[in-house]
Amino acid sequence: MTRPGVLEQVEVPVPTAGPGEVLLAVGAVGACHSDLHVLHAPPGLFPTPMTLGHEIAGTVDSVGAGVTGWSAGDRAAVYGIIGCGTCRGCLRGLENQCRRIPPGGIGLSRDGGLAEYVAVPASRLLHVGNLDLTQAAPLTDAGLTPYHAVELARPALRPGTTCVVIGIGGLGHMAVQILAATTAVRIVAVDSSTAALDLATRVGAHHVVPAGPDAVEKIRELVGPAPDGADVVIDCVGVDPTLTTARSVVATGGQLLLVGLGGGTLPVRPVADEPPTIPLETSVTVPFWGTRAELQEVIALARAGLLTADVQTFPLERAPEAYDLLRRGEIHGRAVVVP
Ligand code: FEH
Ligand code: ZN
Ligand code: ZN
Repeated sequence: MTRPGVLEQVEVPVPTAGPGEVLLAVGAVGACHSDLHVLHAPPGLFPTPMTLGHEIAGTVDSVGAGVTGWSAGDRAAVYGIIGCGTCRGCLRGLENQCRRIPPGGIGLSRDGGLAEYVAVPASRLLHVGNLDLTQAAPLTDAGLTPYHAVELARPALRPGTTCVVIGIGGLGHMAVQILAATTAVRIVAVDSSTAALDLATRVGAHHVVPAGPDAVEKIRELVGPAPDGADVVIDCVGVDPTLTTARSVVATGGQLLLVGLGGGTLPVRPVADEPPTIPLETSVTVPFWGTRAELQEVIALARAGLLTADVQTFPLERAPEAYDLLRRGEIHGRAVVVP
């Protein structure tokens, strides 16, 4: 991001690892929708020029002064958030609740991974063993974000309950796998694309429903009529139509997790002269990314063969094309840039 709104490839010096830092040769970096939010954010919110890319895995090239536990050749995933370390969120170990504005992070407040090399604090690294780096990179965001959402909803995800996942894209297809691997819930996947619904079935969804005017009816055939319904709904898109579907199928006492940052509106009118827009006792959560501890668990799932990203790779020079396809909704699974 050479200046607000401008994404272009430029030559920059290879960074050096400062004290407490590690220089990674980037193996893979995911192209995330949020990079588009960062790119088009109000000028001044994020520093420019800045290399984007906050979903990174690579091989240690060299380490800075004071770094222990890492050596050249080690393979690592990067926890992208850099919390301030002193606010109430950070003090509780919840760096995804850091009060710092803008959020501190790799590819957010300092150069990220859309490059051959990136320097990161050693504290951001987690070992990935012999995991393919194009698999390890998506774990750090497309895997971690839905994993954190499932963790927040876990008390409600009891055996035999139903979880609806809306939007089987980069995060949604990982959400389905995480639910299949760590719960005994019935998984219903919703998407407008047949290819995405086929992917959902391949990775563990029990039922698939095409998004559209009769999606609510189709889902209700599975979860029963109001005021019963789905116990948990994870919306990985977050636009008005998907939020409408989500609130129209969630059960009384159910849980809505708004993971997608699509800019949609969720009207909350539980009771009034008008029909309610959301059932009573519904919990609504807006999860953000996840914690380092959770990333460790996501990596363990992947190394156990229980979490595999459906990856479409691009060389660095075609990164702008990957973001254009992402913007047009033409990426199924996760786009990953391999410098
Ligand atoms: C990253 C940076 C800024 C906003 C949102 C995000 C999400 O992609 C993190 O999962
Ligand atoms: Zn992201
Ligand atoms: Zn903080």
